[in-house]
Amino acid sequence: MKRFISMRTFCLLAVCTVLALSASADLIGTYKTITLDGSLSDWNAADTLYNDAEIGDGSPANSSYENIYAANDGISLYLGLDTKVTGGGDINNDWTRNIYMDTDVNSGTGFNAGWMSHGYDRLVQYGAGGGSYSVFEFNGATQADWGWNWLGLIAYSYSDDIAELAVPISNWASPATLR
Ligand SMILES: [Ca+2]
Ligand SMILES: [Ca+2]
Ligand SMILES: [Ca+2]
Repeated sequence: MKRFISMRTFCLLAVCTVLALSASADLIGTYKTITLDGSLSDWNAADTLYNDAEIGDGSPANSSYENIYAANDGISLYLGLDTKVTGGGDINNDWTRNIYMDTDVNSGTGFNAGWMSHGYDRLVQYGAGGGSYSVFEFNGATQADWGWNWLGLIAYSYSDDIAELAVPISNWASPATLR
């Protein structure tokens, strides 16, 4: 079931992206192609988007993050998720990792649960017992509505505490909203 979506989440990551974007420019972090192999060996410290001190912990411990890395090439936005203890990278875990992105850098558009400081136009979901590995576009009637339209699948790989995701930039936004 590729289109599973749920408000239930143990892990919330709010990723604000600055889209000074042409087709080959940096979205965030480093411009490079990441190999989806469940290994962080192709990431380095300069690719860190959030570190442990910046991310609140959830329960169980392996729902929490140690580091989150981001990079992109002309095709994909890559996310490297380094979770705590063991097993947290496995897509078959029954919680859902929700990664919100403010793709137009406009807090007045996109989802805002009330406490968020941005308006999130895209949602990447990974997990849900293996049921979700997709990107969604916000379509709520108001910013507080949990309303999302499925756009497509993401690619992923994982091993133990590591997950690597590749989100197609073609799912990012219409070209008119890129700037
Ligand atoms: Ca890798
Ligand atoms: Ca780890
Ligand atoms: Ca927005």
